[in-house]
Amino acid sequence: MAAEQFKMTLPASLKAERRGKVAIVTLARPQKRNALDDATILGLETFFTSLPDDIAVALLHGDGEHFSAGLDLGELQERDITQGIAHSSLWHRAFDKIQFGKVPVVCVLHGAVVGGGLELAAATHVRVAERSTYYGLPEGSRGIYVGGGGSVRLPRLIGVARMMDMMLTGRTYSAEDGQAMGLSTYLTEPGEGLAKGLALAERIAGNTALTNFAVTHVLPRIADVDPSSGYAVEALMSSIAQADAEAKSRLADFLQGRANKVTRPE
Ligand code: 1HE
Repeated sequence: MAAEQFKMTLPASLKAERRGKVAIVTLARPQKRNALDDATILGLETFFTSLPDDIAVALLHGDGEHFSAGLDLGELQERDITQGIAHSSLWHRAFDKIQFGKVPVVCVLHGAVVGGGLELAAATHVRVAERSTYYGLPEGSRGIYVGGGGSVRLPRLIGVARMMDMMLTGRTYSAEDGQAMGLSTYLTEPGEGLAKGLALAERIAGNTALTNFAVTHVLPRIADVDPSSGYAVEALMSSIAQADAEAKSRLADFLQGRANKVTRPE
């Protein structure tokens, strides 16, 4: 199906639309609980690599009762080791285009966020969870292993011990637990996640492109390197950011009383 507003060809399992500077992509296979087949993974890669330059933020969410049931188990045919590596690498490539793509990505979660669905959510930058959300890694009990970057991204969010527990014992976490652990950073009532996600996306779209690049591309790289390299990269990034003409104009706005003050949390 062509996403008319974007001039890109996506599979039927994905819908795309734009609202101003925000590109919205919807997992649209609710009859299979938004299970992620190869076509959907390739479609996500297409979406995140083909965004027009005037898009500033993307928002990912899912149709139906659940965000995603993870890997499409119906496609899990006999693969030899080499084919298995290629399949996992496909997910890595596609999700890398989300985490290190052109724009920050807000994700709105509800219902089951399990297996590869949780790996997909972990590749995004800001996660909003409705209270219906629950998280699990059923790979452990299915005799398989995460393959969509979960071993890399999830320990950074919740720690190795919690991920081990989820995989070894099949433990699931509620939306409230996920919020406390850092799987989401916003919690909403059911049905209110999309509005909250869109409001956050608009806010992010108001940042300079340079700031959004620094936060999504440079910050996680700094967090991965030794402190002395991190300080050097941070010094360079902060210097580049403050030299930008838009930064200078925003600082002048504040100093002359034209910019918003920082307010207390709601
Ligand atoms: C699926 C899948 C799927 C549902 N692949 N078809 N993921 C899992 O182990 C999770 C498996 N799914 C579930 O536990 C449940 O389906 C849910 C809790 C997500 C939703 O339950 P429910 O009662 O709303 O739906 P359902 O009746 O279980 O499923 C509806 C249909 O979706 C049904 O098909 P139908 O033709 O009989 O109607 C299900 O078979 C289908 N369906 N989930 C394929 N996952 C890169 S490595 C990542 C590794 C993993 O992600 S492993 C984790 C896989």
